[in-house]
Amino acid sequence: MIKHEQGGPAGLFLTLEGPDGAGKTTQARLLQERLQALGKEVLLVREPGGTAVGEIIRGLLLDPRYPEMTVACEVLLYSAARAQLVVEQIRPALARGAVVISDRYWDSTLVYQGLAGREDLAMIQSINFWATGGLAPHRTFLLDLEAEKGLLRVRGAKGDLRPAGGDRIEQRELDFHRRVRRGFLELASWEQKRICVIPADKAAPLVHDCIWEKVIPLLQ
Ligand code: T5A
Repeated sequence: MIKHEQGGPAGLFLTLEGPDGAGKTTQARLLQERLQALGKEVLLVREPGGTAVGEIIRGLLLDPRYPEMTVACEVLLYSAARAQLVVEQIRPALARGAVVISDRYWDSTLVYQGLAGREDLAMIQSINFWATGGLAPHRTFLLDLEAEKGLLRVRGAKGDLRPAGGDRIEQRELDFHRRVRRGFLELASWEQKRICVIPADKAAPLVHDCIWEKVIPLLQ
């Protein structure tokens, strides 16, 4: 088992994870506002992205013109963006004593490319350890939501309310997202101390209250 360094020297490193549409971005912003209201310095970053290099990698990863991209290629690109983010943004902020909130981190690669994408999990762990210098979050909030509901939220936000499922492609997509949800829950069962499962099927302020309750003791 790889030994991770937790959170860096001084600050607090929090990550939000979960299936597409679980509400990570919404919760990251609410948490940022709440912490800032207490006078904390907060760095909010998203993955993939968060740096000039990382945003270019993000564009490549999410570009529908490259359906031939292999899962191994995805692992390397997500990890490359993460390596840049850790050195350029996360470590300096932690060294200043800031709270860092990352909208996704290495658990997403373990789940999307590993447990759901069926790439070699041990290899993904090693690559991520190397890419980040072993920097683990102090706490991870896993927003748990049924795949169908998450996809419907995202499609609703884009003005397309067709339910997930139906034709072959949509069905395959749904199967993948169901594996993602199960994968995150499996990961949480392996790392119960770090990963808190937060039920995300309720109004955003209520989800925030659940997260906040678990953040307070970390601020002492
Ligand atoms: N990926 C990423 C990998 O495969 N491997 C990796 O290593 C990494 C890092 C990123 C994609 O890359 C994959 C995962 C992703 O597929 P993205 O566009 O950044 O792409 O996608 P997500 O991170 O999944 O972001 P989403 O925007 O899809 O979902 P969020 O952030 O979970 O949800 P949010 O907050 O944007 O909300 C979505 C909609 O739901 C509403 C919001 O208002 C919004 O309209 N909403 C709620 N509605 C009802 N109740 C609530 N509680 C709600 N909370 C939010």
